[in-house]
Amino acid sequence: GFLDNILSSQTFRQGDVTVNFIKDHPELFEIKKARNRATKMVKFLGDVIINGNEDVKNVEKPKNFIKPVVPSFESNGYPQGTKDLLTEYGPEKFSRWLLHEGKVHYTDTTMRDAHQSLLATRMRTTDLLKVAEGFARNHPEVFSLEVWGGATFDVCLRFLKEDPWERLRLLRKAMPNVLLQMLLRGSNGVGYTAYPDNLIEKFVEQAWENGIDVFRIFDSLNWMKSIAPCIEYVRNRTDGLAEGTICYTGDIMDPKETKYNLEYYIQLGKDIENAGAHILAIKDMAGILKPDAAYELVANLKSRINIPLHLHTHDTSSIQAATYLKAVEAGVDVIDVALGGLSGLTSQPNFNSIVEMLRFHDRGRPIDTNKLNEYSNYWEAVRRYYFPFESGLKAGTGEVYKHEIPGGQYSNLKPQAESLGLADRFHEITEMYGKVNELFGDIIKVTPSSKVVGDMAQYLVSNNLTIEDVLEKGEEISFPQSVVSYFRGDLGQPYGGFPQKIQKIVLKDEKPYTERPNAHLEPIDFEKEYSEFEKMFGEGLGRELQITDFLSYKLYPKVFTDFYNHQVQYGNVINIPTKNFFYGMEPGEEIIVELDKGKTLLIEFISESEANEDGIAKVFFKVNGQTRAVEVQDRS
Ligand code: 3PY
Ligand code: ZN
Repeated sequence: GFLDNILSSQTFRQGDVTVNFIKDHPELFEIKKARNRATKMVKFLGDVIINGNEDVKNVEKPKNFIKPVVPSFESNGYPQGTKDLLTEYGPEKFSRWLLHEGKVHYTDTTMRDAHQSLLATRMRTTDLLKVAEGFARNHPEVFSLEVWGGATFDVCLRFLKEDPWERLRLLRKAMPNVLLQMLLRGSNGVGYTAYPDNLIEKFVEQAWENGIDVFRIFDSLNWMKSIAPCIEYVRNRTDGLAEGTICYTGDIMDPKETKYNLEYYIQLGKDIENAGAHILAIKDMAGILKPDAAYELVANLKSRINIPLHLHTHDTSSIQAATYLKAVEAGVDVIDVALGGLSGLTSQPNFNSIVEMLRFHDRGRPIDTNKLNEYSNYWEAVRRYYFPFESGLKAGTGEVYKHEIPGGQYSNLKPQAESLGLADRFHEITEMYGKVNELFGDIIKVTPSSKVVGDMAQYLVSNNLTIEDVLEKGEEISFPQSVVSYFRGDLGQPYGGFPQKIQKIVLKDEKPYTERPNAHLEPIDFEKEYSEFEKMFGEGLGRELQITDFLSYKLYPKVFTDFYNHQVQYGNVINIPTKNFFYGMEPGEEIIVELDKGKTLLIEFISESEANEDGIAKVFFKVNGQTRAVEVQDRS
């Protein structure tokens, strides 16, 4: 400890101690700081041992974990990958290279959408990082890894108590050779509502600075006025790739489909190309793009648009491999897949199997599936730690064509329904979701517009209301906040406009608007607000504040503040093993946790005392051999 270090110091023992001793030996303060951090860490562990982690509160302590095996890799230099090519070519030439490359490319979504869609976005950085370096060395042939954005940003802060920017920096460092990709919700950034334009612009710039190369930009209503500015930010503020995105809904093969038909998608694709995108994405967030529709859509876009085409789907129906095969035959350039152990159902189709499907296909890209299978096994084992977040969906479902719920929302809707006491009425909710969509005029449903539909469906089911009730006595109903906000225009304008009757019912006397929602928001005064931010949050993070902290705060003020307070109390919990983060420790269990760069702690949990009359329990640990007791308020 601190005192031992002073006592054993050469200078001290030689009797040469002056008042300047400590000043001349700043390393002693470092030791003190490290000791502080160690105390906070055991405090966190003590709290989870006594009270449980709030996020998995009422689950039984699991026993059937198996140790995930990290696949081996050669550690001499990184093989050349797509990131090297982007650096060499720049975005325009890179885009042309991709367009003429011939063989199909893969984006691996394991580290973002796969766990967002299967495990309520809870995958922790430590589990990602264990395989990041090896994967980038073993599989430099991937087009990109989707690792950031979407819901991961706020879930990091809100539930995992991690800094999402730290995650990004760590992943970038571990994977310097391949493209890293994020999902950006246009004017809504990584949030659920519009933000000031200059905040989104700064966010894009910082995402690039901290490691993002490919920006998949969509708008939850396919509104160009939200997509185009973000394409501009990527072009002006970064040397990365702007991937403008069409969100797919409905069925273009349905002769009765008059709204979201082939012409609609082609026009949108052209608009995105004209806005300056380097890549065009089709985002089939619900997984309803059927094989024949995929062929039509891809073939038509390929013949009319001169930028590469990237296809994303979810395998909720269980038939999306067929969609990929047809899309590959129609000329799609990149497809999104997830490693076996985290693939299928509401996640992406299985990477390992899709590679095999195309092994002897003209457009197949040869990839060593032995290694790929080892990674799949790793994720299969890691996944067990996250069992409380499983959606419970056990088989593919044809219902998805009726309700059109995005994969990423599906895995959240179940626990939400349970928390409202509606677990046994889940299918009523999914059915209502489809009806609400019709009531709202058949809209694009993806975050955040999907949340509006989901909130309304849950609201109606939990209050035993029908669509007819809404239409007949809507004046008496006070609708969920997100629904009111949507009809006001806060998420932008839907294609074809708002149906006026329901808009009037929801808004009552409030007036809607049709301009960009961002036009109603004050731009951020960065200089002024940053210095206020510094005053508010000072040094509590145990490191200097950064512009990225400020961005987190501006996007999620309350969530960031809670995260900050957690850090003040418990320090950085990013390196605590997942098993212990969620379920605490068993008496006698020993773990090694990296405190930071090269400093590790060996922590053993010895025992806990009963809570005293003030409700305080003592938890005893051995930390690097020394006994340490922490006091924990028993809230259990
Ligand atoms: C997100 O916005 O988080 C999504 O994944 C939408 O599909
Ligand atoms: Zn998705």
